[in-house]
Amino acid sequence: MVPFDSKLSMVFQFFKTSFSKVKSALSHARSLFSSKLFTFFQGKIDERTLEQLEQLFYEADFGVKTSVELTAKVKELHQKNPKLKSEDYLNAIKSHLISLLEKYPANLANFPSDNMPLMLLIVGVNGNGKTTTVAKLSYLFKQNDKKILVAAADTFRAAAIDQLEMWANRLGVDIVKGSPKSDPAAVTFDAVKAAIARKTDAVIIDTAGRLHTKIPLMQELEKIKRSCLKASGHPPHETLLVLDATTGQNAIDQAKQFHKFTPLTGLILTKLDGTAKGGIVVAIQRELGLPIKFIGTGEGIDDLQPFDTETFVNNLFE
Ligand SMILES: Nc1nc2c(ncn2[C@@H]2O[C@H](COP(=O)(O)OP(=O)(O)O)[C@@H](O)[C@H]2O)c(=O)[nH]1
Ligand SMILES: [Mg+2]
Repeated sequence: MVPFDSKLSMVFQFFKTSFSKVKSALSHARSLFSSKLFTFFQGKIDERTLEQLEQLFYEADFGVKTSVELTAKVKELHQKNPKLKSEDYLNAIKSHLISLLEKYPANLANFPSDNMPLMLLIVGVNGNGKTTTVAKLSYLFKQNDKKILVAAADTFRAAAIDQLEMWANRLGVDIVKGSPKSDPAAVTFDAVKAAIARKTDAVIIDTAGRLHTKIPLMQELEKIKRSCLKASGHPPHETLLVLDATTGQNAIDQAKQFHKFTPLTGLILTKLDGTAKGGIVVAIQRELGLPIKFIGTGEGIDDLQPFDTETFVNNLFE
């Protein structure tokens, strides 16, 4: 087990990953998967049981490609040395997963050096956790002495504006909002202008939930991006898609559609503390070729963790 240390805070500029938060969030995934895997390696390894092993990975949402690879790895190790212990196999699986995930660096874009805030655009379908994540991100930035402003560009429902405003007041961060049904691109423009004038370090833009299948709504996102460009001379530094980890393959389909319409820079995977199966973290990054930058570990304001590969993999198996 690799404890988190200063190396991780470097990887993530200033945000630190909490080992215990990730550990407790993954307790459900771990109890489903890790114990079965452990039992498997206590038994006999042959062609028939290897098929069961592949199925086990598949059921844990790792996806076909990774399930096949991990099984092949176990088979190869067994053929070389039939006397290996379960620990040896588990270590080999962990190393393989770590080497796969290390290809997707999780750090956020750097703070721009000129008079410009870091602009984070938060997108996704309804109920995935966008507004909560904007609040959690604001909290993280604040904890690290960064001045931030949030934009309530989900003008679709009055309740959505109220929800963000409640968080902003509670956290003591600036908010720019429009009236319900006003143009979200206009709210974004005003928010970015305000962030520049107030010299905030970052502006986080909350958007309405949109189905990846509705083209006009996807085009609206492009308009919001152009507002950032018009107001600051730069497009958003990050376009982050919020996905609900408990939806499995559906999350992957959503991400593909969003990415096709509006290029993403990364993903935020919420509700890992729910009934999510841990393998989805691996499948999503591989299928999309995009990094998961944060994971949601609960409903509390401090339940957003920068994604760290080793912390994740170690906690999936302990
Ligand atoms: N358990 C858990 N619930 C979460 C997490 N993130 C968000 N939620 C919950 O998901 C629900 C929808 O969140 P909301 O931010 O309103 O979603 P939005 O429609 O995408 O803005 C709320 O009840 C949140 O508390 C998480 O990481 N874990
Ligand atoms: Mg919302």
